[in-house]
Amino acid sequence: MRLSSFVGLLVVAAVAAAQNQTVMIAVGGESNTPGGIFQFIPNNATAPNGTVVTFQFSGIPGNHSVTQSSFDSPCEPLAGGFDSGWILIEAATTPLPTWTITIENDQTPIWFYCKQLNPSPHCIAGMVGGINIQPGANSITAFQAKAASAGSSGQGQNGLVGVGASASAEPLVPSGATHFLGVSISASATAPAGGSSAAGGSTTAGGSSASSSSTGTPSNAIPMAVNLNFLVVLLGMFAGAMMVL
Ligand SMILES: [Cu+2]
Repeated sequence: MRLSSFVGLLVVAAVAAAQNQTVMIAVGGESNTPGGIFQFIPNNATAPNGTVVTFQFSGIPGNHSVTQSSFDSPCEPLAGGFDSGWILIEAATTPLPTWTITIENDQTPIWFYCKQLNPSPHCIAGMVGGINIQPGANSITAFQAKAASAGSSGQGQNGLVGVGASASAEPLVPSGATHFLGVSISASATAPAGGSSAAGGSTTAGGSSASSSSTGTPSNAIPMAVNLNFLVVLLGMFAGAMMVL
């Protein structure tokens, strides 16, 4: 084989490998995890176009989200951004819940945060991350510093389609965990650590209503209360729109 052909094959193989690359990011640590509970691990990754990024919800107990934001507003949902919704894990479960997005634009950084507010906003506590951060430009350290000084943390809506990356499906949530969509939250979302308020309204078929763990005081495991009335109104509006169309 001529050298040029061989090099050509290598290039093709490298491109194919890049397109099939996968990246795993853990969502949430545990109390004994270096860096604590409120983090994505790693908090920055390089992922060329076509890369499947798998977020594995690993903080147990925990209640976290992966919500797209922007560098300028780290703790606010980005318009048109992706959002996993909350995933509550109260006890060890196998497999762990996962959510995958596919990178569509690797030329612009993709910033994201966890929108959980309990016991305090995880975003402000440092639970933020970035994909395809550009060398010499805005860094993950600067992003985290911006998040730390954010006065509040927004909730956003679930969205599979994001800016620069999208999911094709809702998170895979085993029976031991609960998925809450970002319809509405109650004031209990800001309940202090160890509070015992529980949320109803599981959005996963067969899911049980969630309550805080009976053992210990999970510092971040209090779920959001889903406002079912609001959901019904939304569904009604959707049905009305479909009839008009
Ligand atoms: Cu979180």
